[in-house]
Amino acid sequence: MAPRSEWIWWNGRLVPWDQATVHVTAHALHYGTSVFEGIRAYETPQGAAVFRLRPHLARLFFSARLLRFEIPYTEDELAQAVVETVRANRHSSCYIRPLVFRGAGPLGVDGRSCPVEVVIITFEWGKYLGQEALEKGVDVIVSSWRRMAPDTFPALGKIGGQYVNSQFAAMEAHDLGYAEAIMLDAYGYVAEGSGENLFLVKDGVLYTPPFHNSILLGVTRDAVLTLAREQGIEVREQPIPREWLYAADELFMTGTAAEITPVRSVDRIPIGCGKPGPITRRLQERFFAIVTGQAPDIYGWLTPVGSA
Ligand code: PPE
Repeated sequence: MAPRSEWIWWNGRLVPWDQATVHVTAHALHYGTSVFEGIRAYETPQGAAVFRLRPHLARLFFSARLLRFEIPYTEDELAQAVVETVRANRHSSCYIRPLVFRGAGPLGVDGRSCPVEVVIITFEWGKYLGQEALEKGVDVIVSSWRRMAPDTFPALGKIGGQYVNSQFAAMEAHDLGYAEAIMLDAYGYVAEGSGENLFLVKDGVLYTPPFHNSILLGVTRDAVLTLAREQGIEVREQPIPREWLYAADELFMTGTAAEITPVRSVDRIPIGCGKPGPITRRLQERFFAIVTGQAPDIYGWLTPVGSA
């Protein structure tokens, strides 16, 4: 379903959803010149609360820096703008999509003379891979498409154009009847999903690829690492060869949209007993307890939105 809400924040003011349009000469449309974030606000007993707003905005500014965008706002101002937009749209929970892009101006690859536009879009977005996916897990394949080599695109930046690579992997997986794809990096090591980070559990140890395997440094990934350490689970951030996926007792994907989604098979090979395992469940439960305000926010992850 197409997203929808009432207001979109655009360069400092709220404009009605239908009026938030761009010209076809916008640089971003031609060359993928945009950076973005995906953030969730959860419903808590105290109203909507934004999950890890600051780390998301920090990553947005880092992505912008890579593309040499000057964002004419401070992080504080954008944090305020996110809260204001969620409040104006009266969401009890939502997905938040800040987007910074080069707008209309001269065409040509180096877009630095085109204006930088900043928008914040919010809308209701349910479970990315479905509620059933969170409970039962999903079936995935290893994609025939690789993530970018480190000297081609900056994987650590959340840059619009780079998602064409993710689209190839996602379309291939969907056409073959799978929920998601796992992508390898240019050297053949496990990287991540088309829009999620990846974790696996083997003999009680939690593994995830480190930042030099062409991954996006997920905010959810970081939260899961924190919760795993809290639970006394041994964590290893190390390169993962493909076959370790098939050895895994548990496998799951993390992302703002996907949250913590168990994987029940890879390339048709069942993971563990084909059901979400105990460590995945424990981390999922703890994660959802904190984000929905059922457990104390001991890490300061939530920004309350307050009422209009
Ligand atoms: N890797 C990629 C490639 C990625 O796009 C995401 C987020 C992650 C990892 C996880 O990052 P984080 O959200 O900070 O935990 N993908 C976003 C876009 C999904 C979409 O389909 O659009 C998201 O989850 O919001």
